[in-house]
Amino acid sequence: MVVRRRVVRFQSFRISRFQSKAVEAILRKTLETPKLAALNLVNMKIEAITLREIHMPLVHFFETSFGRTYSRRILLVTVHSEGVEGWGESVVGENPYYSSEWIESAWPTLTQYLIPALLGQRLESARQCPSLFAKVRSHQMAKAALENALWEAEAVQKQLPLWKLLGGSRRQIPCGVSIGIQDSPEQLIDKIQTELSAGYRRIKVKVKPGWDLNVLERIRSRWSDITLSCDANSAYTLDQVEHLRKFDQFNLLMIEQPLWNDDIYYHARLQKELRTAICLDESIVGVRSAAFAVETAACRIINVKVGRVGGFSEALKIHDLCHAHHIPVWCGGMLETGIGRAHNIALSTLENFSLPGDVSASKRYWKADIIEPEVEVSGMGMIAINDTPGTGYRVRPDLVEELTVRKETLRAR
Ligand code: OSB
Ligand code: MG
Repeated sequence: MVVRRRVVRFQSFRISRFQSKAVEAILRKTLETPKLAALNLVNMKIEAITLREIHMPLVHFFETSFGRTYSRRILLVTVHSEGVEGWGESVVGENPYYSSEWIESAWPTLTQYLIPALLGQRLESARQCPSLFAKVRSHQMAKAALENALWEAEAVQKQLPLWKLLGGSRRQIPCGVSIGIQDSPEQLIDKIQTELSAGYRRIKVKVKPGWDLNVLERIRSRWSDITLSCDANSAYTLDQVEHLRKFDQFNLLMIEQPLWNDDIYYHARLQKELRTAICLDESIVGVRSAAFAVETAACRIINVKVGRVGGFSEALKIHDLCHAHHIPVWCGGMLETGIGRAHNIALSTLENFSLPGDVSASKRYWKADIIEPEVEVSGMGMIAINDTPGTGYRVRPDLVEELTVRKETLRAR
């Protein structure tokens, strides 16, 4: 009985049982604890961890279907291990709107659970973090800040560029921009012109009911052949399928997260009705949700945000799963400072990050970024990758100190 139901469900998604077995095999493999490479092992004693909140105003407000942000409250983590420092940034927002996590949930989760799980431990690899954090359910953005800081520390200890430690190969990465909802369509057209002139290779615009077909129409009548996509941040429901079908006329690279933030099933239903590729963002919280989405054909593209999925280890699993199934991925952004941005750049060097990411220059967000050099994008819309150990960018401690409004250091006893 159970078996028959499974077969019927797979048929309704036009996925053979054979394909589904392949997905299961990959999932099983990626869920196994990775064997540590015998070479170049380090032994990092976690001596202390510092948390801070810094405040940084954005150069221009950023508006999505769930609201407008003028200034960011950013949570930074520093791991101290035997003379080496690793920095991490949590992508939690100021409000629990993009995700249920926000800065005021991440802070106590870190100080009361995640940091105590690490202090005093001797780690051979940052890849051990997920198992040390496993008892804490969800809280991916809090976990990622800490795990990623450890990857950075590990790269510095091994004197390796972080992108190599992650297994990347690209020597430059293609960049796109995400442009928020503006006060007027004219203002949006001006912004797109600025970004195209700067060289960006893909324009993504935020959409919501009332700011969608009208703006896409204006953009396409001005630029018929630019690579264009849109992101709804869950602004629609399945009742609006006739409306969403009209997006097909604009030859979009993708429509990102049209439906509910926690949904995969109804996206699969919607994808069958649209010619435009659906890309999932909010719904993909780990490798299992990615496998579910691939298996049910709920999307043809996946946006990987290392913070949303709990850290580099999980992001790498999603990359590998998608690669094996010919689903291209790209690196999303969360209005990060240079610390999170540098980590996004390193991740984007992996082979299946084949579409331009929302990884753009520091100056699009900040008057002064907290790293040096700042992230720069060439006139061809590319970021060059260098061979410096660690991220290739230095944190500016004086500027970080100046911007800090709250700070707490926990030490191993
Ligand atoms: O959905 O990708 C999103 C920013 C905040 C929350 C959600 C999203 C975004 C962006 C910004 O699109 C991307 C960037 O950092 O430029
Ligand atoms: Mg998105």
